[in-house]
Amino acid sequence: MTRAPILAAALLTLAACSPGGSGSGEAATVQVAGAVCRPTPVGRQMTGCYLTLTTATADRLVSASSPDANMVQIHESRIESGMMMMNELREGLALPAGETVALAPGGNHLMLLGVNEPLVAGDTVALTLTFATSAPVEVTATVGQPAASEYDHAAAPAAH
Ligand SMILES: [Cu+2]
Repeated sequence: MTRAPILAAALLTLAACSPGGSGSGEAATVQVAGAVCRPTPVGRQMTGCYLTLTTATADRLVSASSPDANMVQIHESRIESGMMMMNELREGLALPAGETVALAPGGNHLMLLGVNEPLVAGDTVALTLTFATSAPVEVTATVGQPAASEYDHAAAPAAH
């Protein structure tokens, strides 16, 4: 009988792989990268911030806040009657498992409203992102022009 030892070895391998599910023992967190906020336009107290979110398990970005602004909203941009319109995503933004979701110029973004002091290139903005399931994530965004994106061919200056 040679079958039993082989079966035992297979079970051992399974057991070794199972703790932690995905192989990491850490609690699920959303990875945030490339956080950039545009400088505030002269005389205005609002601006957009962009970043990418990656999560191993499906989640939802439900809100954001910053000590540097009265309010942070999650916005989508879309073309209506030939004009770029922005809407608040009151339900937040779905984050599919295993995908990288980009908040990028011309698309979704975080809108800082009531910015306390004018933001100029080189400043930083503290952002706290709150998710439906994962722990909140604090990131420091750099103030500058966001990198060109697939949404933004026409409006991308060579400034970055
Ligand atoms: Cu907006």
